Order: sequence, then structure tokens, then C-alpha cells
Amino acid sequence: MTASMGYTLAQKLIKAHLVDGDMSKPGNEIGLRIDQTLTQDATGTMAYLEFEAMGVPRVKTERSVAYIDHNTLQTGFENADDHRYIQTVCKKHGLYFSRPGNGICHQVHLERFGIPGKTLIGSDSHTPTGGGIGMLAFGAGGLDVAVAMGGGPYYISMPKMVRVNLTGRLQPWVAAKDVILEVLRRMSVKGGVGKIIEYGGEGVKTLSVPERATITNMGAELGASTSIFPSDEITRDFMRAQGREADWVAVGPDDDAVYDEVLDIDLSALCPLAACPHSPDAVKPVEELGGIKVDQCCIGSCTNSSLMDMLKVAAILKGKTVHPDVSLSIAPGSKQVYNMLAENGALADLIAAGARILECACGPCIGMGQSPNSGGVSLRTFNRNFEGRSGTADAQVYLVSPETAAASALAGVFTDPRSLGEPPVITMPDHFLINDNMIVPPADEADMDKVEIVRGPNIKPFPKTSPLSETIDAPVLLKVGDNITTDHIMPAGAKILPLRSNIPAISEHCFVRCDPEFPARCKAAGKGIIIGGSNYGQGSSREHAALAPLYLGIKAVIVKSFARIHAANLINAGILPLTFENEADYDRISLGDELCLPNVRERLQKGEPIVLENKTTGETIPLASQFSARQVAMLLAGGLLDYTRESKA
Ligand code: MIC
Ligand code: SF4
Repeated sequence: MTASMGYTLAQKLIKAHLVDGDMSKPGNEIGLRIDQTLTQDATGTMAYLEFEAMGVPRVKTERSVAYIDHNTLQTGFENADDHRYIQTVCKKHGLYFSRPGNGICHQVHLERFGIPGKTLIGSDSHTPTGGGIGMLAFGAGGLDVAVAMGGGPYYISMPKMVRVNLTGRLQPWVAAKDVILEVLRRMSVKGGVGKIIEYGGEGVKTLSVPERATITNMGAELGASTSIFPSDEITRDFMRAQGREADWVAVGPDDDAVYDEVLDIDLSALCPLAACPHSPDAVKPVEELGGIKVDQCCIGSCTNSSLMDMLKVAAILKGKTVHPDVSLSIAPGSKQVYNMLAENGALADLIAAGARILECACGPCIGMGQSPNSGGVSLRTFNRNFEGRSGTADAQVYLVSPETAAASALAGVFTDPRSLGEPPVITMPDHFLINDNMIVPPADEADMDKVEIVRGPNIKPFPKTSPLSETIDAPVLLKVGDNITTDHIMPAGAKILPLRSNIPAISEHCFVRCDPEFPARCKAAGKGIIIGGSNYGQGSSREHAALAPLYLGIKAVIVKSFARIHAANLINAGILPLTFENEADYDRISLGDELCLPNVRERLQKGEPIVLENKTTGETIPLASQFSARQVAMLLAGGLLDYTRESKA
């Protein structure tokens, strides 16, 4: 980037928040000042335990919000205890608390707190939803969020810039979901790694804020660092309708901004699409799937639960009945959406049609109920269809727009909504219903000492870490293939999520979907190494996918390539994330092989290449390891918590 070149929008916002590093070259490590943070409850308990361990009395961000939206099924004391813990931490340490019942973090944050041009990190991979109003918003591990709450920078590799140039206008019945599915079809679930996806072009003006947010939300499935739209008059209208026009600013790229890649999408040429089992990039036109029998439809999630989405669905269902063989569940994204649906009568239309109305929370998206029948075909407006995530191992989950889901729920078979005739005309309201009574503000600074933090018995401390040893000698305890998701590593769902604040207990479920013996094998061995393929750790930001392996004695993960957030979480946990210099070497290692990383500590310290000795075969395998000085220091110390403690001492 030379002085004469203009900046992309993301580069501008990075420049305005840069506190460390040199942003001129993609791949360089940069540190950003973070204006806002968010957490949800499934990752939040751990993030606040980490924040407490840092000893910062009050958050130093402009705004930090804790949401309760994931673990809302309370089949035992665990989730409710975690909610109480988070609520009391918020009160004491200066955070806003969004109570259970107030909605999904990303939807509520967009409505009530997001500000164009600001930086946001959240302990949830779909935090880029905020990019829909021009925020620079990243999903991150809980520890990174804890550090940001304490006023520390958020570190990422400087991403490459991709421009998605939108032209034309969506045809009737074609939705924002179809736009992001088209991007996924073209770029794949690893196509966005190391990149920021910036939307621009004439077509942007035809998309409302909720539509833009659907697109940036699901950019997470590209593996992208984040996605962003400019903030323009449409953003202003949205914020005015939310009673927050004063927070609005225009942000956009320079006219002569230079991008590393450009993708052209003619909105007018798109048709309804679906991501087929079991990957968000297995995209096909709905037309081609017509006739497949459908067992379940679920409408909601942080991708598609806005008022506009719900109103469209209500209009499609009005006066009709859900097909007898289909179970249709609907979860509005926030209390605001729910309340408005109730007031304008649309909720009555949904109920009358036979929809099963759920509370405004993540619900089925994270396997908190509504698991499909055996082998069932489930059409969901969500963002992830990883195998088993729904809670039914052999379910066939497709990701579709609300329009396609509603049309199919009525017909009982996969249905292209264009077959429904004239589309309903839905307009954005001039005023959203504003009632923030479910957001609890923190105690005044003077009173914070009086607040007592309430801890339930399921809340266990952060697992023990230790500084990196001179040499790692350990067996291969697991070998997995490509595109391993964090749902494989640390499954979610109603039974396991309540253990998110109890690492010893949740570790019993680590990788069991791939290999039920893995936790027991780790315990017997005491230490070990995991071998994986490409895009290892895609999906969720859950740091439990690093903390459970840490607890089980995993010292290094050696793969063809990593997903961004997971690699960062491994470093934060003090586990070495290493990649093969030559991908073909993956085939030279088998389960049970005895491996050695000789002098790995010294080599890391000196920036020398790390090699792997396979003691079982006698072969030596070169590894690639590009760590920044900060990452090396973290790994040597035993992870981010130890590193932070050491740097403070
Ligand atoms: C998800 O969609 O997988 C989650 C649940 O929201 C996760 C966070 C988590 O695992 O708690 C995410 O996307 O980061
Ligand atoms: Fe919740 Fe699903 Fe969104 Fe994750 S993807 S935040 S589980 S709604």
C-alpha cells in the first residue's frame, strides 16, 4: 500500500484503531483498539472467569454487553447458575446485561448498541453481523474478549481485502440469504481465510440493514476475518428507526481503494439457493431440489430472525396450515421483533398456521431442542449445517432463506418460493418498538464493591497451564481429515452446553463424534498430539475446543491448515498450532505413532524452523511455523493468561 493509493473501508477502520504493528502487508500481526465487546452465555462464563483472573476492576471499553441467548434450556441448575454468575459479574465490572428473553446477541446488538465505524469483538463467530451497519466486527475467543475488556488490543493477522461488487437488484422471492449462499458457492468454506469481505457497488443501495446483516453474519462460514458493508443513508434510516440516529456516521471506502480480489455478483441473476448436507458451501439451486420430502423447517437464528424476515414468513403462512408431515418452528431474533409481531398481528398468523413458536434465542441452531427425527430432512434459515449439529446424527440439514423454508413448510416438499406467485410487500418500519427494559445497566462505580459475584457449583476454574517444555515427546492420539469443525472437537447441544463452565466435565465429550475413545486415550497417555487436514477448527469461536484438549494433555496440533479463530484459541491456551511444510507429509503419520518436536522451545525462541521426528517410522518432517514475537511469548509462557500475568509482573 503506498501513500497514493486509497484505502478500503476495512483498512480505514483498521488504520483508525491501529495501536500495534504495521498494516501495510497482509499477514503482518496488528493490534487493534476495541471499542465494544459482546459475549453470549455459552462462551461468556469462561470469558468472565478469565476477565476476573486478570484483576481489572471495571471494563475499559466504550461499551461491553453480555447476552444470554444460547443456554436457555434449563434442564438442571447449571445454565441458570451461569446466567446468575454473568449477571453479577456485569453489575460489578461495568457491563450491560441482556437478560434471557431479550434475544440473540447479534440481533440485539445490531438493533440497540452497534455503531458504524466502531470496532467490536465478540466471543461468538457471528459477531461480523455488525458489519451490516459498517462496524469492524470480529469473532474471537473468550480470552481475547477478556483482554479487550481490560483495555488490551485485539491481535489479528492483517487480512487481504476482497471486494464483492454488487450490481442489479434481487428478483421477487430471492433473498439476502441467497446472496451469501452464492458467495459461499463461489468461495467455499475456506475461501475467506485471511481476508475481509467488503461489499460495494450499486447493488448495495437495494439492500436493507437486516439483509446486509444476514450477509455479513454468514461471512463467518467463508472463514473470513470479517465482512462489512458501508454505512449510508439506508443505515441512517435504520438507526433513526431504532431511535439512535445520533450514533450514525457515514463510512465507506475511498474511491481509489485497491483490493486484492474482486468478485462480481449480479443480484438480478440470483435464484433461491440451498446449502446441502453437511456444509454451508454445498450450494445448489432450490429448483434442483424440488420434490425432496421435508420433515422439519426451522426459522430464526442470528442469520435470519429480523422483523422483516418474520413478517415475510407470516405473510406466506397467513390463512394456511403447515403441512401435516412437517414440524415448523419459529424463533424471532429479539424481544423487539417478537413484541412487534405480537402488536401487529403477524404472530397470530404464525400461530394460526400451526408454527411452533419458540423463545427468542439460538434454540435449535445450537441443538437446544428441536432435533429432527431420525434421518429427517430439516430446512433451516440458520448458518451452519455441520453433521450432527442439530442433535440428530443422521439428519439431513439444508440452509435456506425464510421464504424457501416457509414455502416448503406449507408444501411438505422442497419448494422454490417463486412458485407462490406475487410476493408479499413488506416495508421497513419508520419506528421500531423501543423498550430496553431487559437490559440491566451496571452498578455505579461507587457501588461496585458492594456487588457480590454468585458462583454455582458447576463453575470450575480455568484448566492448569504450564510453560512450553524444551522438547515435546508425545504420541498421536487422534488423526482426522479436512474441514474438522469446532462442533466435531467440542460438540454443543442441550446435553453438553451446560458444561461450558466446567472444563473437566466437558472434556469427556471432546471429539467423541469422531472417536468415542479419544478422551479416555488422552487420560491414559497423559499427553499427546492431534494430526488434522485442511481448514482445521472451522466454525464456532468456542475456546472450549482448545481448553478441553489442553485439559486432556494435548501439546500440539499439526495440520494442513487452520481456521483463524481456532488457531488463535490454541495459542491462547498454550497449545502449539503447527502446519506441515508439505501437505503430503500428513500421510506419513498414523494414529499411535510416537512423535517428537526436538528443542521446540529453543527453536521457537530463536525463530528457527521446527521439525517433527516420527520416532515410529524414523522419518523427519519439516513443519511451517510463522509466529509473531507476541505469539511466541504466549506459547513459551503457557498461553495468554500466563503471558498477561508475566507481562504485568
Ligand atoms: C455457534 O454458532 O456455533 C455458536 C454456538 O454460536 C458459537 C459459539 C459457541 O460455541 O458458544 C460460535 O459461533 O462462535
Ligand atoms: Fe446462536 Fe446459531 Fe447464531 Fe451461533 S449461529 S449465535 S448458535 S443463532
